[in-house]
Amino acid sequence: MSEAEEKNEGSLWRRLKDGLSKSRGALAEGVGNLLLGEKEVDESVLEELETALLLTDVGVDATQDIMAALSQRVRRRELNDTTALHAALAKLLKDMLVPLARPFAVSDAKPFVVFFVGVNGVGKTTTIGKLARRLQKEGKSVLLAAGDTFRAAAVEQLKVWGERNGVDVIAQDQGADSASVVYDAVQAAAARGHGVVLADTAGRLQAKTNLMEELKKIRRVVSRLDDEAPHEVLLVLDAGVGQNALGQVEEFDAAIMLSGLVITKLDGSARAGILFAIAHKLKKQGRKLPVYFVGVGESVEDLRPFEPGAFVDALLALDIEGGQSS
Ligand SMILES: Nc1nc2c(ncn2[C@@H]2O[C@H](COP(=O)(O)OP(=O)(O)O)[C@@H](O)[C@H]2O)c(=O)[nH]1
Ligand SMILES: [Mg+2]
Repeated sequence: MSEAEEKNEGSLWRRLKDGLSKSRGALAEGVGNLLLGEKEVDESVLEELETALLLTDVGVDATQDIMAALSQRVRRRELNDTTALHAALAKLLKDMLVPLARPFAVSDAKPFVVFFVGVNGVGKTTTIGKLARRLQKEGKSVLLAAGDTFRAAAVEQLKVWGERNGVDVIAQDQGADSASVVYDAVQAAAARGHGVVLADTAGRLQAKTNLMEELKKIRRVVSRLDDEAPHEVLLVLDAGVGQNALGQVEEFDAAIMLSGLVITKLDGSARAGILFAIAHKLKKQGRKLPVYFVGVGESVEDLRPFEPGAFVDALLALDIEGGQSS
């Protein structure tokens, strides 16, 4: 790694760690003793850890499993002090998230079509803007589709991201049929030689049935152009909604069959634990659904590929460790 790359890596790590500071705070506060010094592991340490996990929204089911695994090892005297417990916790948390990790890969479909779905305000449009930049950096030619035709502001917002990135945006007026906007975009991309279409969609919850029907229609219409399209259907989730995220995964998956998740606003929330709740539930259901990216801020660099190891390390990082993290 060159010095510049190393510096960049360092600052990316910093961003992730800073982004997770609220959740880290919630965890560290609850397990101050656990994180800070050698101490014998007793019931009270385990109780503090359990509370901390619940406070960061790991959820009751996943927390129970984690605590059962750790308690068993404590009883077998495998984890005698809090340093060992901390290491065991980190390993366990990483192992839980590994099945969720898969790099986001764009095939050479012409074009590769990605839908972004999710309720209003979760960060769909922002994520599209960030991902457009990332893909451009990888040499991809990107076209945006303003499929959220429900609000005029939504179309404008996507156009702003388009201008910022120097990327074309296919849009129609507010109230237009979003399936036709996305269809036009896919057709335009094929004609103009764009490799990737990122399609925004509406997220109004007031008319849930209509929303789900509209999403199905977009899928149906686009598959007429390429029966493998959309190649990805990404549900964007706001970490701040906590356990409600589980219901959103279920509803959208039932309606249009998701292919991946993006978890945003991990910076503004103390609820990064929701990732473990999601991992736990998907595993129980035998449903494989990767988390491709996490959002840790509003700027264009704040979309990070999801890496369980780095994520858990950042979540459990100790400020006193300095070195690696600063
Ligand atoms: N702090 C933070 N804010 C975010 C993140 N992602 C999106 N936002 C903000 O969330 C708000 C709603 O985002 P938007 O993309 O319009 O959501 P949409 O309705 O799903 O398209 C905007 O103010 C974004 O800047 C994130 O990862 N962190
Ligand atoms: Mg939007």
